[in-house]
Amino acid sequence: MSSRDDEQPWLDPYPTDPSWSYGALESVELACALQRARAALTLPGRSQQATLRELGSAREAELVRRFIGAWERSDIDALVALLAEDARFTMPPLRTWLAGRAAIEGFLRSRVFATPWKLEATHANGQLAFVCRQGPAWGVGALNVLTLRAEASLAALMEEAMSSPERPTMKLITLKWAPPLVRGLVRDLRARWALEEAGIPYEVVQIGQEEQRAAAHLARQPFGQVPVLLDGEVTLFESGALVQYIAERSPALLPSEPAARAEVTSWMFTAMSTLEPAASNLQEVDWCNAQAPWATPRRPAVVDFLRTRFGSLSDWLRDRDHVTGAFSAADILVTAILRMVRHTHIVAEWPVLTAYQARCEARPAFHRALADHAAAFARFDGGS
Ligand SMILES: N[C@@H](CCC(=O)N[C@@H](CS)C(=O)NCC(=O)O)C(=O)O
Repeated sequence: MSSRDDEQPWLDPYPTDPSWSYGALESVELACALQRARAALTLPGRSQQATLRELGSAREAELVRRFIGAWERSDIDALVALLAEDARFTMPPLRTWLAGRAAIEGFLRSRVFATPWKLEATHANGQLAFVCRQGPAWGVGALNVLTLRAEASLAALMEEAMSSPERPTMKLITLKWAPPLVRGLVRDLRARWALEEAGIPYEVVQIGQEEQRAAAHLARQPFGQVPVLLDGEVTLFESGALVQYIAERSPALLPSEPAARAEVTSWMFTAMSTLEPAASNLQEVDWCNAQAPWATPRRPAVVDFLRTRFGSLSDWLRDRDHVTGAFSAADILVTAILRMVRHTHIVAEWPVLTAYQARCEARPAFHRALADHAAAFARFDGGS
C-alpha cells in the first residue's frame, strides 16, 4: 500500500454552512482528490473546466449520479470502479495521502463508511465537488473534490462506465398485511433497519397469503415466510442472514478488522440462536397456544428460561453501550429480540436492558425503518 498515513484524518463535523471557497475549505477541512486518470492519456496543462466541457453535461450528470449513489450506499466496489489504477487521494492540509486504487480501497473499507453519508453535488474551483454530510447528525463532514485528469478519451471512458450495468436496487419481500399485535415485530423490520443504517436504497415487495404458498415464493423461502432479500442474482432468507448480508456492505455495521468482526458475528448468532428461541417460546405460549390446556402451567418455566438469558445479557451490558465496542448489526438483532416480548414487562426487570433498548431504538435509522414498516401494512388495512 502506497500511503502516508501517520495522522488521524478523522472528521468532526465542519462548523459552518457550506458557503465556502475551495481554498478556505481546504485549509480547515478534509478534501479528497479522486483522480480519474490513466497516465498514458494525461496531457499536461488541461484545466478541469476544459475537461468537464469535453465530458459534456449529460455525462457529468451521470458521473455525479453514480458517485453520489455509490457513496451514499457505501458501495465501495462501485466507487473503486470509478477510480483509475493510479488514482490519488489527498487530504490537505493533512499530509496523509494514498496512491493507487488498492490503497484508496483499503482506506475506504477501513474507516470512511463507519457512519452513513448524504452527498450534494457542487463545484469548487471549477472542479466537480461533493458536500458530504455525515450521519446521524448530518453535519458537514467532508468536501470531496473530484479531479478528472483524463484527456481525449475521457468521453469514451465515461461511455464505457455508463454502459456497464449498475447493481439493481435490492428488493425486500414482506407480508402484505399484518395485524397490529405484530406490527413492529415482523422480521422485515430487522432488514429495513440494517438497510437504513447502511444507507442502501431498497424496494419493498409485499405478498399476500396466496403468494406465500406459491411455488415461486417457496423456491425462495422453503417455509413460505418472510423476509426475503433479492439483490440481483442473490436471494436470501432468514432475517439474521439478511442482516449479515447487508452488514457486509457497511463497515458501520460489521467492522472489517478481524477481532471486532468476530465479536459482532458472535453476537449476531447469539441473538438468533441463544436469545431468540427463549423469546419466541413465550410468544408461542402467549399468542399461539393461549387456549391450550398446557399453556398456563408451562408459562412460568418459559418465563424463567427467558429470565436467565436476559439476566446474562444485562450482566454483559452493565458497562457497555452496545453488545460489542460500537453499535453494529448485532445490536439490530439483539434489540429485535428484546422487542419480541414487548407484550410483557420482562425487559423492564433489567434497567440496563431497558436503557440499551431505548439507546438502540433512538437511532434515526430505526425510526425510518419502523415508520416505513408500519406504513407498508397500513396501506392494506382496508384489504385488497
Ligand atoms: N427464522 C425466520 C422466521 C421467519 C418468520 O417467522 N416470518 C414470519 C413473519 S416475522 C412469517 O413469515 N409469518 C407468516 C407465516 O409464517 O405464514 C427469520 O428470522 O426470518
